[in-house]
Amino acid sequence: MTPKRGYDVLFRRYEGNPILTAADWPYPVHSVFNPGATKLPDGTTLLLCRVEDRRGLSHLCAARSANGVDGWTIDSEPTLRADPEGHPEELWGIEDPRITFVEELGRYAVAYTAFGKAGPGVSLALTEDFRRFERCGLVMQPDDKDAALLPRRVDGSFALIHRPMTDSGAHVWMSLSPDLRNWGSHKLVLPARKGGWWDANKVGLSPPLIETDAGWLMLYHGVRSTASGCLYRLGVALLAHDQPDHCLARGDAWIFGPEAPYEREGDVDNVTFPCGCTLGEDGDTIRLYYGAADTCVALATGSIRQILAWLREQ
Ligand code: BMA
Repeated sequence: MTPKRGYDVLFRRYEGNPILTAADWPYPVHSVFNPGATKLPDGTTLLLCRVEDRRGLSHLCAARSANGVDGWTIDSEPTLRADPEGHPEELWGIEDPRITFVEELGRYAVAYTAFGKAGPGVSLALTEDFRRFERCGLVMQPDDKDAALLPRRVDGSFALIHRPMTDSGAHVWMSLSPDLRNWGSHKLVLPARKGGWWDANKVGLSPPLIETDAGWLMLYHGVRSTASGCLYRLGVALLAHDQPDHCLARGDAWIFGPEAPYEREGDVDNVTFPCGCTLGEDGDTIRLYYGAADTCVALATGSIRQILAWLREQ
């Protein structure tokens, strides 16, 4: 870990960032950001990108690459479009997907923000191939977002991490379901801090939880409201393996935040917003895919071992 300004560097930016921009798209789009990520069985990296058009509405579009860095093949039309007729909760688009391969179903679950008249809520869709999708509909009513399913059941139930907004703030919760449709047993997992903290105003899950020997590693975004807008940075917590609503450790400092020009300036300045990551062959390297300034897609690389060691030193 090379210290920068006295702080450990836990995620390193890819020098060719940004890796995807609107200019790469095969059809006209305004911006491309906040992608979900997964590795397909043949090793291909798939990014399910949030794509915003010039109406201001978002859909999801898949980009595939053999090495996860360059040589992206992008679907020639939207991969998953909003369906305002069948699903009025998607009237103003669908955003910020998180992908989990659910072992029991043999399918990928995509949790995304459905934006409709009542506000943003959480919807789920299942897919085998990122070509055909089966919608489960809205699973968490507005306001709620930043959701991802765990890859297998917890205590016999499917588990969803998500971020409802209430009068008391924007905190990370976990809910359980027997069938992916009916949800209950809601538990608070990680509250936003208060006052001057970097994660005082909102927190939310970033990529889906990462399984490690020490527990579930949670990379989460923290929001600080300032006089010139919000700052979106990344922090880390560790959740108990058999009881993911129980937080074992939480880092005090943020570990990644807007520094590069493409993160500092864009449609929404000062935003680093990861929704997906993949793991390297070594089982340790995290490839973190993130939206930069709500404008483009960038990549940074970290190590599970180093992040856990850093958390232990806290
Ligand atoms: C959040 C989400 C993200 C977005 C971020 C910064 O609330 O809507 O999609 O990247 O704000 O604008």
